[in-house]
Amino acid sequence: MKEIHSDTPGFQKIKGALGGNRLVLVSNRGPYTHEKSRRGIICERTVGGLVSALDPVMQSCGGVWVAWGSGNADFVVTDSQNRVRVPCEDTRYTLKRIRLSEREISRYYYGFSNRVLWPIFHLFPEKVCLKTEYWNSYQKVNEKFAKGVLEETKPNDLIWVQDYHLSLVPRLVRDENKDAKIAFFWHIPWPHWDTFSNLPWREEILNGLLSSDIIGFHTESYVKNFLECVKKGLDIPVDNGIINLPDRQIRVKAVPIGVDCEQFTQLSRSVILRAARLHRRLHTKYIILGVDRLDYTKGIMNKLMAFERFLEKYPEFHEKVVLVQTATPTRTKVEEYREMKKEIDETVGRINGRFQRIGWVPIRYFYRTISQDRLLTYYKAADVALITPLIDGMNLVAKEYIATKDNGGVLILSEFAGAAEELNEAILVNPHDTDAVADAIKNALEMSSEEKKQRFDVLKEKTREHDVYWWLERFFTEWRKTYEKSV
Ligand code: ADQ
Repeated sequence: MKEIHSDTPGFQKIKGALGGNRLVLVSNRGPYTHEKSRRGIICERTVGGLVSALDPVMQSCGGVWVAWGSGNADFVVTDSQNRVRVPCEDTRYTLKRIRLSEREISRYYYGFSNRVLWPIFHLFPEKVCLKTEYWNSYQKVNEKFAKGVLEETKPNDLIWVQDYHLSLVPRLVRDENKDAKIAFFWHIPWPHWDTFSNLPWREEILNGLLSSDIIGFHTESYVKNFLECVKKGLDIPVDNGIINLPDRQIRVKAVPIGVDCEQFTQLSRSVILRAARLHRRLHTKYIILGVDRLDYTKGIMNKLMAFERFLEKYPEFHEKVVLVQTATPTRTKVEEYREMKKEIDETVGRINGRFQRIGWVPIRYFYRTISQDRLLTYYKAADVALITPLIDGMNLVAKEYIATKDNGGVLILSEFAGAAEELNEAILVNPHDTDAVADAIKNALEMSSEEKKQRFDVLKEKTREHDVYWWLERFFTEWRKTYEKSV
């Protein structure tokens, strides 16, 4: 894991933007879990874009992170206030854990968060399962989180709530502390009013969020959709990205998240040899890479069908190309996710059975979370990254791929990923158009070195410029403006 140097210019800028205030970060999943093992209790950092982005900031700036304690030894290591200092080997900030019952996990997390909000906000109405008991539990768990936040907050602390699991927290905190400084970042898409309005609890969700001082989204179109929902759903005036309430204003801003580009570039140097060996090990000239959580929004099935079409249409690439697809297990207790896994397993088996030859397997599929080293090796080795979500708030994998490569590499990116608004030098595709994606793969493999370099250089520059430090600094600066104006 990266060593944190809190005096680097990136962190100094962030500290400046925080203005010396302490951060109270609130998210559903925590940055570390404690699990029982035969060797005793082990502390592990959790995988995911949010944790990679925010753990270094907390390590550098200190503060409190409030999150669900989901590890089986999480409450063995905490004090009477459910707090533990982290990271375990070199403690730098406090993690406050919220204890949830099995029923709450089932109804608030698997139920309301993942079977109501996630499908509605990702435009999958057929997957929505509306149940009042899910909503009731969502409210209760948001209350638990708000209580945890209030216990930890001191005057002048900045409370930063993350994502759709906790949309009611700003209001619940504000009700108890009207002077609280609260920000919210929404990591998934925000749909049009026509979709959002189907949600029976739409007013409660909007009102929950509107107790924040600033609300951030990844793209301008999500901002536009959100503001329209506020206007239509609550009949509140909106002016140039500002929501005007009788007693205060709320700023709504597009601030796209980035990755630690410099760190990816540096770390990737240690995997150069391994990346070269991977081509030999897979007996292939070209590697195409997919890295996704196993979620229906990520379009893994569509990707497999497009790769199959590519193999059908362009037999000259047989024995020259391998698709390496990793899928992180996620939400495995939800029936739909289990069915999707089965369908993907069968499709990979069918395509491989149809095309493979001695010494060449066209799809290498790994259903597991992989180590950072392995991930870097794949990024480094891949000639093409094939990232084709059906819809995605941002998609950090696209940025991580570009950040890791330093010698070109082609990005095929779904036009429905938030990242496509920025990274438009990628080959943009409609993931539902199987033939177009198949052709994009061919074009990527045959692209001239000049065109590759031209596109790559711009993508790299954008990824470097709008990195995770830029995201944080920009967001904190906008947040502070809120208070400067109201003084
Ligand atoms: P996610 O839906 O989780 O995040 P994404 O942005 O792609 O999606 O981030 C996934 C993270 O997990 C990446 O950092 C990636 O490296 C890692 N990862 C994926 N597969 C892995 C594997 N097999 N092994 C190890 N690591 C793996 C949500 C939204 C996104 C938004 C982010 C951040 O859905 O749209 O970009 O939040 O705001």
